[in-house]
Amino acid sequence: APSDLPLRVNQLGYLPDGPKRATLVSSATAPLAWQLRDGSGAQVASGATTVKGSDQASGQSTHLVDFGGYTGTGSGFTLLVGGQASHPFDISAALYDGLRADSMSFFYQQRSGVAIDAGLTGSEYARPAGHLGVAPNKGDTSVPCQAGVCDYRLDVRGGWYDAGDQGKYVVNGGIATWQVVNSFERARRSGGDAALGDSTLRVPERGNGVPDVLDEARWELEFLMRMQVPAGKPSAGMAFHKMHDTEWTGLPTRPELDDKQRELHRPSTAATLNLAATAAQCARVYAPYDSAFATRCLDAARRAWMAAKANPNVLASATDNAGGGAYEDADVSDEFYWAAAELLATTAETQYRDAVTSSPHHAKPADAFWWGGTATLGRITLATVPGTALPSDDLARVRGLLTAAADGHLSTMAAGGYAVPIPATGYVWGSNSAVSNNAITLAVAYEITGAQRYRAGALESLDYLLGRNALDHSYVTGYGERASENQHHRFWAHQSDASLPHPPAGSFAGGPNAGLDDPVAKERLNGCAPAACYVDDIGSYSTNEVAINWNSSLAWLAAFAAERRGG
Ligand code: 9MR
Repeated sequence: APSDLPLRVNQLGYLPDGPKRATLVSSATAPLAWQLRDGSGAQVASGATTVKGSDQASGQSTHLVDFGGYTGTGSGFTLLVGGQASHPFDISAALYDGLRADSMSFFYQQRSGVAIDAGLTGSEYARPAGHLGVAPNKGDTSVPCQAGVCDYRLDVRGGWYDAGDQGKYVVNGGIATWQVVNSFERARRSGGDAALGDSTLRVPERGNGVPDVLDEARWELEFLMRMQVPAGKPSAGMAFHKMHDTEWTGLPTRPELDDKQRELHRPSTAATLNLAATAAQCARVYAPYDSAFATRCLDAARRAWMAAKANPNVLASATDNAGGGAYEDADVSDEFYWAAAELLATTAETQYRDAVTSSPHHAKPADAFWWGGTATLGRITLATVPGTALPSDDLARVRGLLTAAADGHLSTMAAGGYAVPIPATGYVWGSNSAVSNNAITLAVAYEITGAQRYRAGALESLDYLLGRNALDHSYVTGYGERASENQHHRFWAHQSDASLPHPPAGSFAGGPNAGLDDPVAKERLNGCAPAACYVDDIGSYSTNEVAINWNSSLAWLAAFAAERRGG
């Protein structure tokens, strides 16, 4: 149901040392008085709104409420304008601790090839192992290729299911793995890695002495390496683009009950470079914990790089989308840049430095990143990982490109009524991840420069995702008074089958998509303003799916926001 609350807040709350802003929907042309009340109902701050006028993406007239001058903490705060209160919210330094753990624990629950343990997740989320070749499953331990692609079978068990479907795609697995591992690498630089360390997540490996975030990412890394064409076969060293069912399964389909044939799809240059990038990152980050695994990663990365150089333009087809997403990509120059950057950061070798400095992406603006555009992932590694052996001029330039991009996101935020770091034209499939990925660029600019405005921009982006938006809606299950709970998923499908659970807390919906790319969206959202093209219905896969590359972005950001900084 549409919200009738004119005040839009981060429904989770605000950090004591972060920005504290809300949006008021109002066509009043003069400022209005606002009050802040604490949990006991006492007024603790007051002020006047700033008229912002019409917000392009939502079509709404808005005012800005800035209560950043208030520095107290507690729970049950409300903002009021004209006697009408907002949802209640907290102000707490511990605000994002729960979201950090829940958004990261999402990945365990997406694991393929292992039973999900009630002791870790609670009984409603427990399920038998899926896709280990046990009937009716037809995979993933011995998977044939699509006709004409190969004449052997491969064991590609494990990994994470991509999203609401149970396909496994190297391209999307790559960015998701990178973000999970990068969140740890970033936290380690800032001294906040203990919060992602051993026994911090609900994963079976807790207590093994390895940071849980790395245990989780290894589940996918092992899968990505299984997707590499074995030595001695045609295209050895390349990675198969993806593996999934020959036709789409219905809703719901529990993983262990999927009876469709699984197939490997033609190796692609993009998948191969995703493997090269993430395996190179693996070699660097896992070395202190498991040197044999790190060596195996580096070997896979080098072989993938060489295979991509030998096969530089093998593109996945946009029409190969029966039973799984296409994940097509017509330009892999950005994947080359990303892979070269990761290999350089890990090895400091001249061949990779030359590949970085001679890439067209090395001088280009730091564009927004997503599964199909990965150059900025490489830029982030080059700009932040110590000892990348990049000449100092180049390092300064890459850092400058990232801060320039962050400045661009801040101007976009300032122009709108809801402080969203994407333009009105940016509400496409997975728009919430465009917001969180741009927020990551802001967070990286904060790390590079120490300037508080970038941290504030990253945090204010979270406000949007958690309720300060056109729909007064939090896109994260379990976080906020009005939060998504019917995301498109074949097992967390309570809306289709009441015996199945809702998505677990920390599940991140794709978000508003003006393309209305599914039948439910077409029927329910006709005529929507871009930022309002969202419906919390299990059938709306183009606005309300979950996906590993979206949760990885949220988890990165939540871990950043949760770190105590004291000032
Ligand atoms: O995230 C993908 C989005 O960018 C594309 O526009 C869309 C259509 O090709 O596919 C999205 O990815 C989906 C994938 O194809 C299959 N698994 C679910 C993914 C999330 O919706």
